[in-house]
Amino acid sequence: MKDEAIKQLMNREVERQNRGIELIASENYPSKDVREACSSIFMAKYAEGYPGKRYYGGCETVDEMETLSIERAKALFRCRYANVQPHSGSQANFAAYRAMLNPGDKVLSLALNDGGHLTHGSPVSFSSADYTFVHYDLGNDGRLDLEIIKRRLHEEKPRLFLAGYSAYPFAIDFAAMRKIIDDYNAQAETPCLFMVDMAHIAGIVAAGLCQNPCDYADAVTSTTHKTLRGPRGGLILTNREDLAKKINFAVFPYSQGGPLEHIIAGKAVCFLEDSKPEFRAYMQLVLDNTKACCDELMKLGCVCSGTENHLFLLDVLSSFGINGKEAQERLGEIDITANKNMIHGDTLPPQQASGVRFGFAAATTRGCTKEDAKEIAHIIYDALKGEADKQKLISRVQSIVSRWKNVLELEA
Ligand code: DSN
Repeated sequence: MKDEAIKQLMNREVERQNRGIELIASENYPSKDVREACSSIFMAKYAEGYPGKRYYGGCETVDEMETLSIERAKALFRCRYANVQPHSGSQANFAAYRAMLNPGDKVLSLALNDGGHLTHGSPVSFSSADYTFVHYDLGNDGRLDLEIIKRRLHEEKPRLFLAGYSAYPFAIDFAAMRKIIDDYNAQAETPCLFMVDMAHIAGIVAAGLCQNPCDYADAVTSTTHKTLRGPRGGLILTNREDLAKKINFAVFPYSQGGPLEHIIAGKAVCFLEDSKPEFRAYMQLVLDNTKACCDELMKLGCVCSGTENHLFLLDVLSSFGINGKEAQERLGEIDITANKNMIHGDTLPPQQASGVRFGFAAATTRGCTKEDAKEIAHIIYDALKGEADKQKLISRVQSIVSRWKNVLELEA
């Protein structure tokens, strides 16, 4: 690399990531093979269109590769159709909405502040400008409440019901949601479609450790870089031929131009990696580590959400009398990276928030054990209590990461 400025920044980022404990629930470290595919010569190829129907010559190899990526995605999620071209989860959601809705149509979703996503109808996102979003609440216990969903469905009569979340720590009963929608549709004038944004839990789905939303939803969107541990990108799945055609059109030519074929190659590598027993074992350990850290914090007297997946929320306002922003900064000072997050019924604005979201997908990829996860809980507790010596806390973090693999040395 001759570009000294960029080289230095790259090295600094590698050093930061090796030094720290990454607990942002949406991050992960892809394998060397995924990274190699993503930096391959496929990045130099224009291939607007789809395999066999491109707008450029020289697409023979790219066609074969993208077809392989599609086939692997379909096999991994046991689904009939896959579009691997979305550049991101937001692009995937944009296209899935376009395929299923007309502008202005009503969508019933969980709000961002309750654990949804920007593209699930936040006022600052295209989603709320293009469609009419209304929301369902969580129950008093912070869990999805099927009775509330049923009631809101009948009240609002939406064209689309949206499940799948960015900060929801519990299992989701997609089968029960499908039944509620089917019962509603049996007597509704306009049927309601069912979409799941599984970006956060896609790896858990791939590992077969939770219900597969593809078995129940009309369309499923995802990112490929969170628990799925692939390259940064998006994915759309469906079992419906009519929707598959509309989804393909909505991705290209409607909302995207040339696909990122190098990233599609990285996705193909990740889909194969994720179909192996080793990935299932990894994902089980992610769940175990997340629970171990959450349980330990609760044993120490903290107010936590509990967890049934790869993340949990710590109510730092109730537990330590500080807001999420301050907690995020204190943890950052000792090389633990996490993000402030609204908690159910939050009284603080999003810039402050009362909680912090923690996830163990990235740390587990590097080698985090259950014992490490418990020790991390104690470090978090000591850091947020504000009484421990900062240098000692940094040494405790260093002692853990010294046992882990470096971020550029990860095999599948
Ligand atoms: N920004 C992602 C997250 O952190 O959950 C969602 O896209």
